[in-house]
Amino acid sequence: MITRHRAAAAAALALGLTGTLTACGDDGGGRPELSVGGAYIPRPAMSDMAAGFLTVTNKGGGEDKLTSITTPLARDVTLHTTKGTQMRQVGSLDVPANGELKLTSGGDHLMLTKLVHRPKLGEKVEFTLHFATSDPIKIKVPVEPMTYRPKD
Ligand SMILES: [Cu+2]
Repeated sequence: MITRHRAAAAAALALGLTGTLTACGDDGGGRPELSVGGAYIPRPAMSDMAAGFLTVTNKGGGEDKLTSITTPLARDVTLHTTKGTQMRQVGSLDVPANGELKLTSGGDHLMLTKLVHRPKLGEKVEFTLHFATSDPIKIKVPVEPMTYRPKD
């Protein structure tokens, strides 16, 4: 029984190690260099839920992952991907090396729930973005009209 137990533990350890290596982006030894832009919150119709959009740009040669967002506006923020009309909650979103993670209306997005209040137009909401590798980034996110669409 001991051998069996050890084998299982070793397997679990191997899985854990694989995950760690992937998260570190072992592809050339580059480090992520992140900046955040184009963030906005469309003013929600009600005070129970809001969406958030932004772009994380990575000028570095190492990948990263957006793992969570915290904000005083909402007690809960989740990351969602969209496939067709289906929305799915995910644990993290990839920020590719020398690339970007774009959260857009109709695409991947943030869902803010348990809002503290219904955000007003022109209000700036503080977001702190947390990443697998990079230090957290704090930004101020403007509240825009519900129909707002950013220019490309
Ligand atoms: Cu969603």
